[in-house]
Amino acid sequence: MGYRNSFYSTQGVVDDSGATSFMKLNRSSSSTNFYKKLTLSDACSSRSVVSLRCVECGAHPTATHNRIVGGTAATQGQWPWQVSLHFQGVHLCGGSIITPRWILTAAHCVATIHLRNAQNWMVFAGILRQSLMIHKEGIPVEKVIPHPSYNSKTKNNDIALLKLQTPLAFNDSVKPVCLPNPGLGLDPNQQSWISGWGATYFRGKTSEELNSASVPLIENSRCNSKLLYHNLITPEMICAGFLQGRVDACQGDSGGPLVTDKNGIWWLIGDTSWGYGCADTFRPGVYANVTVFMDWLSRQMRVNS
Ligand code: 4AZ
Repeated sequence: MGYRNSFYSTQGVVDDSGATSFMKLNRSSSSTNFYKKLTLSDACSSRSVVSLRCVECGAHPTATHNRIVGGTAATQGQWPWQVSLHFQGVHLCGGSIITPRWILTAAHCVATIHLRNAQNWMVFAGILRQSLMIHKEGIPVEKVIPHPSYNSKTKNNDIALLKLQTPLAFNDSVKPVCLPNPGLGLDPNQQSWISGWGATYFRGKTSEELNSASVPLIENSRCNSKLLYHNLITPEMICAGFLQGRVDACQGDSGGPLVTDKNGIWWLIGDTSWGYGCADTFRPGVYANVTVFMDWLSRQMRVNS
């Protein structure tokens, strides 16, 4: 149960699995190995379980040599979890693969009645160029689940899940990113990466190529300062970028990943949400803070699987 390469579910979920066999944790065991403290039991009187679902995620791309605003073109397999979400045949948002059946994106990409309709969406994975997508078959979407507390005015809780009709086949160009475990331990200015087919300048058009750029995280207290976003940043958001601007996510990057490499594994710490303009001074990008949504995410995937 060492979940280094897997994603965490929550403690104390009510067990509705119908399981008849459990592992119980013997706290008084003197053994240091966690698995040796587990004893087999045919009952769980508390009905409160720890649920883990394992997925190999966040692997470092095997073949890298190496817009967004101020970024560079990505190479095949560099960001294998990045997907393009087409609404009625047009790229509208980015997303991240988290399991073969689930894509994480922004609520504002899917939050109107029109946008919530799963039939209007197609997901493209493992393709770098927009012009190549129209010749390929996208993966149809079965279910669209925006966060129920998403606020379109403040952009708070800007996170959503798409369930695919058919599971993705993973390969060198199509792989999931890891969801963050609590206590991931990020530095205040942790180097992170953003990617997407968004505009390469403010009010520009969607980019033909997938672009990416490195941006440092910015602490919420700093991002909420008067000079920056003056208390518009909630605990459900995180900021990343440069105070001098120049590098940033932009329109069309929304829903796409903000990832960081920690201990040799890539973790999804944000999904692109909003910002004033693109790459302006004192206007960093704002991302939904994926870590705080872990319980909601695991629950949605569990009850809708
Ligand atoms: C957008 O409109 C958008 N500079 C996304 C990100 C940013 C601004 C706008 C951040 O989807």
